[in-house]
Amino acid sequence: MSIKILATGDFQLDKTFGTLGEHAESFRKQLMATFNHVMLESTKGHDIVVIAGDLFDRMGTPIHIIQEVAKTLAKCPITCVVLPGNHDPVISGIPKALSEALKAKNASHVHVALKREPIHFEALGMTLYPAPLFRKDDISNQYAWIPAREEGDGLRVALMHGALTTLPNGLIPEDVANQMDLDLVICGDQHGPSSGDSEASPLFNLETSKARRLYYAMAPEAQNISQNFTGSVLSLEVDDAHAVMDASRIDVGVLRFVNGTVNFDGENDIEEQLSSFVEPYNKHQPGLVSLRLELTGEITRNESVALQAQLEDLGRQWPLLDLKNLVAVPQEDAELAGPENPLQTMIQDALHASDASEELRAKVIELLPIIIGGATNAQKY
Ligand SMILES: [Mn+2]
Repeated sequence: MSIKILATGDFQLDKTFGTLGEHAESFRKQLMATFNHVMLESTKGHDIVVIAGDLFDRMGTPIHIIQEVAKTLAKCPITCVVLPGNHDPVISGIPKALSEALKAKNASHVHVALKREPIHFEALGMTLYPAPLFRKDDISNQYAWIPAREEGDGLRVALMHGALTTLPNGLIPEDVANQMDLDLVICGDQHGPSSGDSEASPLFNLETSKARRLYYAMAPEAQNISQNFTGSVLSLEVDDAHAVMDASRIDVGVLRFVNGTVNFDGENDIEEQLSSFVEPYNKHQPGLVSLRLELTGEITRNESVALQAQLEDLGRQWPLLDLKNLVAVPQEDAELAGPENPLQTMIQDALHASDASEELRAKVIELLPIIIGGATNAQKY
């Protein structure tokens, strides 16, 4: 009989999303909605779900949020294990409060790991080794306590929260599965690949994970502008010989944080380039996509007028658009002068005839439209 494990974590429920202003509340609500979806829908077809830390966002999580979470967990159709992470460590009191709330609901299929001790699931033929974090900055060894293999352990799975030793401040050795004779290690804390491509990341690539028998669950929702990925959960199927037969990431994320650049120096049309930039997010709800877009390159004045119109459209379509416009629009003498603007022609002619310095000449040309605009207005009124 194979065992199907759903691995998730890092929900950071009730995160404030402070930088999103009036949009923050819809992001918070979506985070909770995604949690409900994962626990009640994604769990289908699995034997056990593990939450690898940071289910909650902060030490001061309000009790009503903990109660709401307990209500959902109690409805989870399969066995569930919750691991306290650095955002919701044991000392915060959150794990204890959650455990009490679950007890009150007779939800004995949900285990909150308050201690580092094995949990044996006889029906599944599996022993889980959860390593809760006790404090926010808990740097204790999360695996040395795991006992040697004994007959009857069945599948040995460790559950941890932290970075690999290959990363700065990382505490989990890449070969911890070999060191502790574990069949599988499931980790949380590392949310996802900032590039958006999990297979290109040594941390999240599924072949690499299989080789070290250590998988990062990935966050079900991206949570800030440096997380350019779609949130997912990890579905693992382990065979009788304790080998992972199948590992797949299932996209569940609705929130998107996009941080990109469009450069207009190439041949492509401005409108085309902007629409191909937002194209991947057209299926998302615009109010749940935070877009930071930097524009670069050099365009003509005519193109600049067209660009302004395009950007206004884009802003209407994407309420969370944060633009950084670095586009250069060189001003040519020929563009400034025109038969329809005799005053401008006159000033430019005088400027050419004078022995003004290059610097002064450039400054006057730059200010000319403003000078002329002022003069025109003065004539009108
Ligand atoms: Mn964490």
